[in-house]
Amino acid sequence: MIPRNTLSAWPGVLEFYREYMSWLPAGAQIVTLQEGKTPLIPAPRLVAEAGGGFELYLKYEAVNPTASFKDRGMTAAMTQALARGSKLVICASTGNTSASAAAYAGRAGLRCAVLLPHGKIALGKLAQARMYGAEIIALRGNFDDALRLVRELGTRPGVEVVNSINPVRIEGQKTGAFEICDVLGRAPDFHFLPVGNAGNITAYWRGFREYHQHGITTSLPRMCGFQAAGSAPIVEGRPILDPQTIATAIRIGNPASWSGATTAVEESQGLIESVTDDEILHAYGLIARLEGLFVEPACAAPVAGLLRMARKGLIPKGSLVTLTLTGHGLKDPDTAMDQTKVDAKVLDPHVDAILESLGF
Ligand code: AN7
Repeated sequence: MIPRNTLSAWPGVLEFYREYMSWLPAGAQIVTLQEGKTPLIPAPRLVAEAGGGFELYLKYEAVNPTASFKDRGMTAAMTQALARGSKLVICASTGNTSASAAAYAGRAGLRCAVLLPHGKIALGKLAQARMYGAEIIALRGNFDDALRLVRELGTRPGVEVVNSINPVRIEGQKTGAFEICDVLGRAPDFHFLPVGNAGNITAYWRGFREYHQHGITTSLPRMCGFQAAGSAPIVEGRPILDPQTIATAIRIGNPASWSGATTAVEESQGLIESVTDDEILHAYGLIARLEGLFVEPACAAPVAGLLRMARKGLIPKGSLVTLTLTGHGLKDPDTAMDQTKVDAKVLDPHVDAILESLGF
């Protein structure tokens, strides 16, 4: 039996991995919602779907406090903003960063403004930003326009940018890689994740490398990042002016951490490829039906990529593969409803009617 006292209090990722947070001022008041310690869930049915022969674990970041991986970086950014005495925190966002910033700013008692591409934010994320009390600015433009403006606004005194161009965001997010290694007792052979602004692939690679440098792990994974075909600047080697994809989270044409992503891929002998919206939507359904995990469309990009690579024989037999599912499916109920247009059966309340309808 597992002793019940393993249900001890979790302090959040900064406190738990404090020795890897050299930037964190001693005595700083940490702004946390106890993010992190997310489940690493085996996915045998997805492996079977991919043809078998390897092990797959899904890092389910949807169960973070605001239901995405952004909380790992936001605890760091908001802790720093508070320590510096910032007056206003701002971010550009495709949705999840704004939800996370709004929540952590509220907790820190800081004013928060979010710049969002008008009409392109999934419903749940917008509901979060509103509920947590952010000041919302909807721009006639895309994420890349918003980030350009945020860079400019960030030069004003008292303004703290909490996008991943803020280096401590990456420091917080690297804890995802630490947790994977801590749970598995080793580094995976491959790590898969979606790529938008490319902060997370940069962060995971840093995390895997730091554990390796400290001798906690003895190997490094190959980093495999996936962009959506209509928003694949890194794959195409040029910024995309009008990025398009159903996966609005990664609808980004000029990623801030472009060089971090290419370094991760080069150093790890990994890859960044693109998958079509059709492949994304197919994988989106599979993750939910085969593994019981409801994620937002962006998370399906690396799953689609893994299925394709496995079927091409590019995942060697016996490999240990991990994949980050970055955000919750409930954030984007519109896409879920559009993808499952099955009318409910409306019946009279009788057992016979139900059995007949089920053909059981
Ligand atoms: C679910 O919220 O850029 O490559 O502004 O929400 O580190 O940018 C979100 C990105 C993947 C891509 N999965 O991560 C934002 C934002 C989900 C996301 C990404 C995002 P990065």
